[in-house]
Amino acid sequence: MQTGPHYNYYKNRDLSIILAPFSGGQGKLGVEKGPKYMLKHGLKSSIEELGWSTELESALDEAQYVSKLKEEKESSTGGSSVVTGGIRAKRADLVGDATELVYKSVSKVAQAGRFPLTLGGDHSVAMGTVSAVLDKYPDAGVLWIDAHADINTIETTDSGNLHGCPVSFLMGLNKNIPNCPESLKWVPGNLSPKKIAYIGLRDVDAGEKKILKQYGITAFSMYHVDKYGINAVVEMAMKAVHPETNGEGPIMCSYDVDGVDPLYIPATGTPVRGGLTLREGLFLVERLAESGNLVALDIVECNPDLAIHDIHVSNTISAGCAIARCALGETLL
Ligand SMILES: [Mn+2]
Repeated sequence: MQTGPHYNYYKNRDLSIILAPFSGGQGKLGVEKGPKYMLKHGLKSSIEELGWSTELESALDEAQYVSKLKEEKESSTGGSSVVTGGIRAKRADLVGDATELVYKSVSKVAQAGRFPLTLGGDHSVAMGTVSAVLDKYPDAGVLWIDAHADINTIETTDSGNLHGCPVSFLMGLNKNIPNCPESLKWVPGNLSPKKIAYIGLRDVDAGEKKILKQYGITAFSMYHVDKYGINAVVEMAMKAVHPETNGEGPIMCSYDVDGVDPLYIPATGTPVRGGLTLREGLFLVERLAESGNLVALDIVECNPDLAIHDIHVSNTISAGCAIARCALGETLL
């Protein structure tokens, strides 16, 4: 039987919303507007209503970033080349700079004992968030909620979009690849393959499948969600990252909203049908909140510009905000 939430890792209920309006990890403009839209939807006050004292922390300035992106696009020698010395890493300089800024912001927040809630931006920002959380909680496990594994290396990626590569950087898999961009060398790369578990996968590249197998990484695809049910999957994921303590220990959740089916969250850059239902997507974080083990959360890849009509925007943004509230203790009863 459940004993109810004990919130051992966030009992102080001090939180910072870290704004990471960044789109350089992929090619579609608009995802940098995610944080602004979620704030406009009332995210801060709804978190405060749950009993959290909440501050805003700006990891990078949206306007400054967008103008940098334009400059970089216009410059023929910019860092946007697809292939450099046999590797693919688009906008590596931008991604390196932005993710390091995110790292610094999340570090400041986490080291001060506050709960970091980071709003993306594309999923490349997780290079910063996860690295910072591991500094504070070296034994933290990461639950990566996503349709994609985001574990391509700069050798295996077809697109060169770095939002498909953050996990390979977090694990240090690019370190020995010649011509790895200098700008990304700040990533410590100390995430153990034993300390991550995926939930929601359904679009995994052949090269990624190999990496998952090679390192024995725990991954629950939609097949497993259908087979076992979402509660069993969350519990198995928690136990996988904390095997010695039967699932007890600090857990960070990096939540790509494309883990949820595009029927519910349509305005995202790489939607894949056959995903989590909205309830499964919310239950997942309700369950983490109930465990009391959650120490940090990212919500990434909300792109209001990709909505075909206004209902897509409100569905996407309200679901993104609901994920945050459920992770922070909102319950149905
Ligand atoms: Mn992702």
